[in-house]
Amino acid sequence: MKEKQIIHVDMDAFYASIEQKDHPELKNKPIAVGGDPKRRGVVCTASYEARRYGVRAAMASKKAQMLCPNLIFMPVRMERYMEVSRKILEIFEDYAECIEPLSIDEAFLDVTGKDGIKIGREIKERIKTELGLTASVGISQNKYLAKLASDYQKPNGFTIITKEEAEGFLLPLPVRKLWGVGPKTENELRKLGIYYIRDLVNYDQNIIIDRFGKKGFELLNFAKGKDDRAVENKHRRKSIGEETTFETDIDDMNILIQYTEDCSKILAYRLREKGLQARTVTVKVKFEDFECITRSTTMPNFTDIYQEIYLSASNMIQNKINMIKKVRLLGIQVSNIRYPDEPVQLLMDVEGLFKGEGK
Ligand code: TTP
Ligand code: CA
Repeated sequence: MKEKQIIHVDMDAFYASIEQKDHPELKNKPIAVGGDPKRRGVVCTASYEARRYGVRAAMASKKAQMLCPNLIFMPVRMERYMEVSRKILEIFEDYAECIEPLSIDEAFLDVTGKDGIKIGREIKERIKTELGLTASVGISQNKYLAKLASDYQKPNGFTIITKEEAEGFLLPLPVRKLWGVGPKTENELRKLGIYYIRDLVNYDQNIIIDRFGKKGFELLNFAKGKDDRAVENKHRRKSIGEETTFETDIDDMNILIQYTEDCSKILAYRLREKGLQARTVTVKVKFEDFECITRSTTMPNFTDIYQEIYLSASNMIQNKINMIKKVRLLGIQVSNIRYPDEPVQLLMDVEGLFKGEGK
């Protein structure tokens, strides 16, 4: 079987970093996002500057303020964080077809068959330049190791765990780093004298399976760096697009129309490949002087047929955009996408996001 390439991206101090980005005066300051200490609020997350004082997520704001008297509290702006989350997913879309968001600020990407390291670096760089935020990126051959890797050098980390390195990486780690081990399981393992992954690997496996059942089996696999869970493609993209910056600016309508036709074919193929259909076609034109124009048409029906996409797009180029200047970039995008199982939009279940044990 071909070796998988999995990337795990986890944003650093997500809500707090967004607040620092949006309010530059908060940069490098200890801040907490959450409820006011006067109103018995709770900390959702804290900037790394605040963590140095021991401020943590889920801590009473009052306690946080005691630990760090200069702590600045910012209210939660969920809408804003969701907006950033969507933008991050749009970056991921440029690199992976198979994306599994785990929460508002982390996701797995299956990039098997591609250059995972290059992709990981590009994603990290784009999150920095386009959104002004830092992410920690982990790359390995399965989900568990990729997540472990992203956590390893947090914040702003970039860690690759190769097949050869996996064992050396795992053995010295405390058992709480195993997927699914929260305080309760950690305690039970301790009773058996198991503190580190090394202890678990060396323990009598039958006893572990007797005691923990199916979970014990899973723990032993994780402890050996084995994890065959697939990245579940849960992300529903809202658009698919193709665009090109031409080598030389173009003023020949035939070339633009030809490019439009080629793009329409590619987009129809990409829709059909995933069993999707779209209703809206958008054309983006950037002229030689960098002026940028977009036009959209919503068709009467959902389609995955290239001629229909092409007809809409070429109609907009010929009749709805004044082509008096040379064209530097042309892009065609389809949106308003219908999924085969008639999607309910993937709403972020904010409460459900943090229930995973052993993070
Ligand atoms: P995390 O990824 O757990 O934490 P983080 O991004 O703030 O910090 P880091 O990953 O660098 O350790 O959670 C993502 C966001 O989810 C976090 O910014 C705020 C929110 N959150 C809560 O609202 N309550 C919580 O108890 C936790 C853990 C997170
Ligand atoms: Ca995070």
